[in-house]
Amino acid sequence: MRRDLVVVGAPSSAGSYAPGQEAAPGVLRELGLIDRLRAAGRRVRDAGDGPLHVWAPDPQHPRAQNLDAVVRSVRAVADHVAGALEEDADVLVIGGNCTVALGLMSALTAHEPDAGLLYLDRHFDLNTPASTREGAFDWMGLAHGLDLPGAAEPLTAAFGRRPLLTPDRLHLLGIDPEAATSWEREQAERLGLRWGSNTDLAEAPGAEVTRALGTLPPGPLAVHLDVDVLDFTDAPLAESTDGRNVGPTLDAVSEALDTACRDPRFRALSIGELNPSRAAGYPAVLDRFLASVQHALRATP
Ligand SMILES: [Mn+2]
Repeated sequence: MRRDLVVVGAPSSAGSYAPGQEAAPGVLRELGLIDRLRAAGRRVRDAGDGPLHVWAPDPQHPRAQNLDAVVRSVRAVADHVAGALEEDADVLVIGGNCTVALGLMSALTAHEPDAGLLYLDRHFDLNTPASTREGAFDWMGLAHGLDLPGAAEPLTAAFGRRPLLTPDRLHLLGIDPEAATSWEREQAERLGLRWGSNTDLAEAPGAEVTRALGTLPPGPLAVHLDVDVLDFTDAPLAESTDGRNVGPTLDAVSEALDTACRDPRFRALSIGELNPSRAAGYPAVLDRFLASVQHALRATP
C-alpha cells in the first residue's frame, strides 16, 4: 500500500506564451481525476488550487513577463506541497507552467535536502530573461533552480535554498537538442547535466528511466512531466505544437511514468504545460492521459 496522495492545482499561465494552461487543473478534475486516483486504490485529499492567473502581455517587463505572478504561483505550490509532506503524503501537482517543479522541489528539499528530480521535457528549461527574447518563464525554470547567470532574482530567491537544485540531483529525459537555444546547450555542457534525448525516450522509455534513476541520489524522488515531450500528432496536449512526428507517444510516456513512479524513492509528480484546448478535436486523449497518471500512481500491494 502506498502513502496517501495530496493533489495540488496551479492554475496559472503567467509564464506561458498565451492563455490555456491555467485551465488544466479544473479540466482534469472535471474529467474525474480525483475519483480515478481513488479507484486506483489511493486515499486522496484534494488540496485545491493556488492563485488563478490567465496570461496577458506584460509590456513593462518584455523579457520577464508576469514575473510577480510566476513567483506567487510557485510559492503557493511550495506551501501546498509542504503541507502534504508534513502529512507524510505523496503529492501530485497539476500546472500550470513547468515552474511548478520549482515549488515542488522547494518544499521537498526543505523536507529532505538530498531529494532528486527526474525531469521529462522536450526542453532543457535553462533559459533566462537574458538568453531569450521571448520573455516566457515556462522554459526558464531549471535555470532559476540552478541559479544561472542572468536569472531573475525574485524567482531565484523564492525557494528558501539557493541554488535550489544541483546538477548531481537532476536528470533530464526527452530532450530535443534542436529545440534548445545555444545558451542552453552551453550551460548543459558546462554544468555536466545528465540528459537523454526524445528519440531515446521514444524507443526505450523504461530503460531510459531506469538508467536515469540509477544516477539520482538515495533521497526522495520528484518526477516532472512537461507534456510537450509527447509527439503532438499522437497526443495533442501541450502548449507547444512543435513536437510533431518526433518524440515518445503517450503509450511510451505512460511506461516511463510508471517506471518512475514505482521507484521506492518516489514522493511527488508534477505535470506542466497541459493546454486542454489542444485536445478539443480529440478529447479522448485527455482520458488516455488521465488513465496513464492513474496507472502510474496506483496503489501497489
Ligand atoms: Mn518544455
